[in-house]
Amino acid sequence: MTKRLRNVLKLSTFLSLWIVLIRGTLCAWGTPVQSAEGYLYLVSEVCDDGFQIIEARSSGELACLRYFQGNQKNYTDATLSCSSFGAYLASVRTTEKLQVVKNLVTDSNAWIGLDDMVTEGLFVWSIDGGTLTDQQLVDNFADMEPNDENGFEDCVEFTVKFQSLNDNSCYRLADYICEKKTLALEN
Ligand SMILES: [Ca+2]
Ligand SMILES: [Ca+2]
Repeated sequence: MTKRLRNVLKLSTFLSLWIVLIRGTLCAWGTPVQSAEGYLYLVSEVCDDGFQIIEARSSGELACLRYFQGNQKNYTDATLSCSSFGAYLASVRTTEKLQVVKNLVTDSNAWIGLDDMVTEGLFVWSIDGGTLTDQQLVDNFADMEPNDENGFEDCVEFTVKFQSLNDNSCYRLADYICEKKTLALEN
């Protein structure tokens, strides 16, 4: 075999491997893909326990979400339910994530993980303890919310009626959305 032919073969093997990898990544999580070197396996279960993967393209955020519908709970019990899956009530910091929630929640309001139970007016994200920024508030809350109506609203829900976030009484019963990190990919 000539040196030139060997180089061409090396290059074509290298390129075909990348094409297979890229195609597999885009289209076929979990499907074994045949390559010149054998089979490559891409693991599909990046979210377990019935959670679904979502990706916010502008921020690159990847998360596993699960919408719990029909077994309504107060905020604390919803938090405990998420915790039993190693998850937290979901964060909704971007308009893209809010759009994901809009698509998931169509019938009844749902708790997300944001509250000002500890210090009135200081809203804290359950998933990492970060605080609500002014921009996040403007982007994702309904007009005039959060309003702490009657001094009794410390927990945040997605409202179907307003298609945005609102603070409400933590004791109300609602559906809820849990979130956890994606699992590490293996091959
Ligand atoms: Ca409040
Ligand atoms: Ca309110």
